[in-house]
Amino acid sequence: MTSPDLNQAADMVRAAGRLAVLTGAGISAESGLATFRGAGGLWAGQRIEDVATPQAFARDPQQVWRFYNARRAGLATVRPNPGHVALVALEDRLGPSFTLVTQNVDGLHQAAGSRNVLEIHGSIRRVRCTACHARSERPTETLSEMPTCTTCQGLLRPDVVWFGEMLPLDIWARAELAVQDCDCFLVIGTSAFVYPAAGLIMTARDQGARVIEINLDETDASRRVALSLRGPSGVILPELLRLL
Ligand code: BV8
Ligand code: ZN
Repeated sequence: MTSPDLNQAADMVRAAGRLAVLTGAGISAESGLATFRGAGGLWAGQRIEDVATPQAFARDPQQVWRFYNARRAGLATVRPNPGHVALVALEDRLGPSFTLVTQNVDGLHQAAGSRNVLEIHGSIRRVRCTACHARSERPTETLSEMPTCTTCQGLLRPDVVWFGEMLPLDIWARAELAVQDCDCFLVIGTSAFVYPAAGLIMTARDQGARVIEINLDETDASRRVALSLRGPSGVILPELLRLL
């Protein structure tokens, strides 16, 4: 089933010399992972903004680790969906002129085979020591509620960017550059609510890129994009790829 919008989107992507993509929790929804605001922004009965902050971790690290251990446990059983796989095919086709920026911390893009993924909000598959700052990949093991560093016994934290924290500057700089340079910007499965990630949409539009939104619903960004494709990214992305 192809709509005139899908054909128009395919024309924009085909004509793009450089393509950038921003994904949010929506692209992982068809893999079975809950989104942040789909459930009214509640995670196990608490607002993400209340548990995903350094203050919450200082106040009650055990509660924050319970929240993250539950999400890590969810990762053990989920697989990438056709939306993630379609982005791998786009990267294969476009090579260095393709940049994938993700707000997601679930690692599903890499699990699908994406090679160059800019994780601007970090990853819940990685932990970081609050004392010696050593990072380690701990993808699917079950951590205790107060996991400690094997080197210095410091308290570990999830290696994600919490609200009120700076994004990893090198990764953010590469994301901004790619969006400033792109001819076409695909914005997939994000409510465009969290900054500075959502600001990339205006950056792309202001430099003259064609911005295409793929989302189930209308979002804060919808009125600012060139084209909105309404529907699940796991269906739309493979269809878009077939038209290229
Ligand atoms: C920063 C990691 C500079 C953790 C996340 C006051 C003080 C300080 C800062 C602020 C402030 N007020 C505002 C801010 C900025 C703040 C912010 O934006 N707050 C929000 C609440 C307004 N941002 C920050 O703090 C950032 N840092 O600004 O640093 C600074 C530093 C110090 C002091 C001042 C400034 C850091 C933000 C990063 C937060 N970390 N994640 C974790 O995941 O545990 S954000 C979190 O939300 C996730 O990364 C998530 O990806 C992200 C955004 O959500 P979405 O991905 O968009 O998901 P959502 O559920 O919202 O939407 C899903 C969409 O998919 C929906 O539209 C739905 O319709 C659609 N969908 C569903 N199914 C499908 C689908 N679409 C297609 N197909 C489907 N099948
Ligand atoms: Zn340590």
